[in-house]
Amino acid sequence: MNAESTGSLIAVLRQAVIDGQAAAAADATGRALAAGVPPRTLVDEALIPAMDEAGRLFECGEFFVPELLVAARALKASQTLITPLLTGSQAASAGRVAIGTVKGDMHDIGKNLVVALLQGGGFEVVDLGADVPPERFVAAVTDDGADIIGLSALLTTTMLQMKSTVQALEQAGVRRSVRVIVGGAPVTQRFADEIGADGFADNAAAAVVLARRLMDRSA
Ligand code: B1M
Repeated sequence: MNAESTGSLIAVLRQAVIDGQAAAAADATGRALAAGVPPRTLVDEALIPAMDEAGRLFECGEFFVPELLVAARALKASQTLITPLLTGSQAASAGRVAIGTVKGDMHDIGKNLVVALLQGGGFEVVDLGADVPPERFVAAVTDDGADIIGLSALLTTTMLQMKSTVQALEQAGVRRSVRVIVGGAPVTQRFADEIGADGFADNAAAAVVLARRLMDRSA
């Protein structure tokens, strides 16, 4: 496959997601993978830019929530094919991470990418889904034995739930036995420091590096 056709498959996938065409997105993904395009390239050059563009169109009033929903559905049709290829299998677990999008927040696309790369990096992942209340994160430590709690938030309103979750861990007396990492578009290192999290990552690959560093430190 030459560079031009690789580029055009990536462009077709990106546009199919923006247009909310799930079948076309799955088809372009399958063809690109069959042509040898690395799955991470499809994520970095098609899926993430497509959602950024959908967000831009939403901001300038050209897209409304239904358009965002169909774009997200098309992205998931592609992600379903890509995720198993990002997920490796390693004999020894690098640690157990319980991760979810915080209470009140339904955005799970970025969180799902973090899950896939953590699994690919050898972590056992308990995926708590979206709209996860603080008490469920506490239970992930007391009942599921999580070494790390991962919190994702995409809304400036729901990122405050990260603080509530850290406080819930403190109140349950388990804060010292677990590391808390946070991420999502509105989250910053400064915010992570303010709420007493152990680390912040601004993308899925950085989350894996951070989780490894925190596991090394606690060993
Ligand atoms: Co919504 N939404 N949305 N949305 N949405 C945003 C976030 C927004 C910025 C759009 C905009 O105005 N430009 C805006 C938030 C504004 C703000 O708070 N300041 C917004 C809004 C307002 C809303 C609603 C309130 C709209 C409404 O109803 N009026 C509503 C809220 C619903 C709710 O959650 N309660 C809403 C709804 C939705 C949909 C359901 C339609 C859909 C989500 C579908 C789904 O996820 N299943 C949706 C979408 C798709 C978006 C945008 C367009 C795309 C988000 C995305 O998936 N990005 C978004 C605009 C944008 O971000 N450009 C927008 C791609 C993804 C790969 O990136 O999630 O950032 P991201 O994840 C990255 C990093 O952040 C990081 O790694 C990931 C991969 O590199 N990361 C972590 C994420 N979590 C991490 C955790 C970590 C570490 C790293 O450690 C634990």
